[in-house]
This record gives sequence, structure tokens and C-alpha cells, in this order.
Amino acid sequence: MEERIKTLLNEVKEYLAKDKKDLEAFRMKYISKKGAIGELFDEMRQVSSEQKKNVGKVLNQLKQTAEAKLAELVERIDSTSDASVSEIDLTLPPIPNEIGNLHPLSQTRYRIIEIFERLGFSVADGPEVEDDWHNFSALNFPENHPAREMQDTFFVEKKSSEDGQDILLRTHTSNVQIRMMEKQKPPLRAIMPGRVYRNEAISARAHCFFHQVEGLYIDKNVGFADLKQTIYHFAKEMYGSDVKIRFRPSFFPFTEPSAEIDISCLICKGSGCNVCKHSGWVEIAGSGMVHPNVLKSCNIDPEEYTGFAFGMGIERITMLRYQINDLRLFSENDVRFLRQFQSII
Ligand code: 2NL
Repeated sequence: MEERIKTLLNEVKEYLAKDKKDLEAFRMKYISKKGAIGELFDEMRQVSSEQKKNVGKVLNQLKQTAEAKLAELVERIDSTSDASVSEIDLTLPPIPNEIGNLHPLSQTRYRIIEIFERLGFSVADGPEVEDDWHNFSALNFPENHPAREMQDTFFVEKKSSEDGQDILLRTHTSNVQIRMMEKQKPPLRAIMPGRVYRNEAISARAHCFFHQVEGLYIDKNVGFADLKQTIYHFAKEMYGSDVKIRFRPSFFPFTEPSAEIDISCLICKGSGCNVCKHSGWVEIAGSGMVHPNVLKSCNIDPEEYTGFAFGMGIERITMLRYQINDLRLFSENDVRFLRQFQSII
């Protein structure tokens, strides 16, 4: 009998219960009145008096062990009674959280927008597939201007009738300004960021598409000094307050007078390096006073209103900002390049 009790003791100690059903089975098998322990107590009556003391001792031990085991199993199963919880292994290492970041060109675009918004400029957008009028004619490009040639512009559809128009991929975002001037009366103050296309062979310095921000300010009495001060403010915000700017005479069909804008080289601070080709200056934008013919094309009276406009390449500004030397990096989607621009935004 002592042997049977010891076997039961081991069984009890090693009993595994995974749910309430197993728990009830344990209680029925060992602890209930008709269970194994109860039966052994009944049998105690037949045990000889000299053995009673020993057998009684181990039997009581079995009873206590079984009751303690039951209490332990009840507690464990109650605390994990929600089946779904027990399936989650909290000790597993977490899946790494890979945070992405804005493309460097987007970061620059947002910074440009932020600066001009605080000067009261709104942000406007327009179509990338455009007609000849909004991309060329309204901007005072003569009929035979070289920019209209196939080798410079991507044409989507050549005009099919005398009164039809060529359809093309816009070569600048000026089309958005034209559309705005056609629709709204001055004062107008807006910037137009967007993608533009040119039929160029792809290299470190040229691509068949790039990004531009153009700006337009039309009102009564807007002069060249307003253009200069606006650009100077922009340059200081973008590149730091000790930056210098300079205007060089230039030509665009849509502005008169026109000027190219340079900033003092950020890399060598004017002493000469590769970036500024040893001149101490780098070009950041083109600008000018809106040509009277452009205002007339949009039904704005050039005797009453004047305005300035400017255009800059977002790639160029980003390359200067981060010292990037190959334009192709922006469109190759190589995460080794893109991850270097991880920031809080
Ligand atoms: C450059 C030069 C420029 C403009 C863009 C403009 C637009 C209208 C009327 C007059 Cl609707 N001008 N835009 C003016 C001067 C320069 O861009 O080098 N861009 C990258």
C-alpha cells in the first residue's frame, strides 16, 4: 500500500493542467470523495495497527500535496484563463520599427514653402501635361524659339489642325502662373513648386525631369527693389544670415529686365573651390520683372500693374544644401542614399 501511495505522490507532483477541464479531472481523480486518496483512507481500516502509523503519515502527506497542487493549478489557470493571452509570447524580441523619411527634394520643397508662406505667398499647382499657349505663347516665347524644338521639349501630341495646339510636358512651372493670372485679378502672390520635363541626355548634371519652384508677385507699384529684398530674405532664411547675394543681368523671354541670382559660396565662403568653380559665387535662381506682353496675354493691364517673378531648381538648391554631386541620385531610389536624410519631419 505504501508503494501505491508513493506512485500516486509522484503522479500528483508531475500533473500538468492546461485548462479548467484538466483541473476538474485532477480533482475528480485524486481529491473527490470517490477519488484515489479517499479510497486509500477507506482501506486504512484494514491496515494492521503496527503499520497504521507509517501508512497514515505518507497518506496524509499525499493528501496535503494533492491539495496544495490543486490550489497552485487553480491559481495558474485563472490568471491565464483568456486563451488568446496565453498564445502571445511576451519574451520574443520585437519586430524592428523602420521609420522612413521624406525625400531630400521634399524636405527642401517644404522649407522653401515655409519661408515664402511667412511672406504671404500662397502655394499653387497645375497640370504637367500642358498646351503650347500656357507653356510658351503666353510667356512671350516667339514662334521660332529654340525651346520649342523637339530636342528640348517632350511633345505628347503635335497640333492636328490650323486652330489646334501642340500638347507637351511642361518645361517650367510658369504654366501655373499663367493659369492663375488668367483666372484671378491682382494682387497675386504665390509660389508654384512642381515637376518639369526637358529632353536632355541624362548625366550627373542634367536629367529629363527635375523640380522647380517659381514665384510670382503682381500688384500696383511692385518694383525691382521688392524682388531683390524678397530674394535676399529667402537666401538668408535658407542658407544662413551671413550669406551674400548678387544679381547678374540676363535674358528670359518672359521678364524684362531679367537677372540671374548668385549666392556667396557656402563651401569655401568665397575663397574659391570646386563647387563655385573658383569664382566664390553659385547660381541659385533666375528672375526678373514680368514682361508687359505676359501681363497682356493674361488680360492684366501693364500700365496699372507690375510684378516680379523668379524660378529656381529644387535639385540645385538641395545639392548645395547637402553637397550632393550627382543629380541621378535623386531618382534612383537607393535607400543607402535616401536614409541619409532621416530627420524628425
Ligand atoms: C530659372 C529661371 C525664371 C520666371 C522663371 C516667370 C513666370 C511668369 C512670368 C515671368 Cl508667368 N516669369 N518665371 C522668371 C524668371 C526666371 O526661372 O532659371 N529657373 C530654374
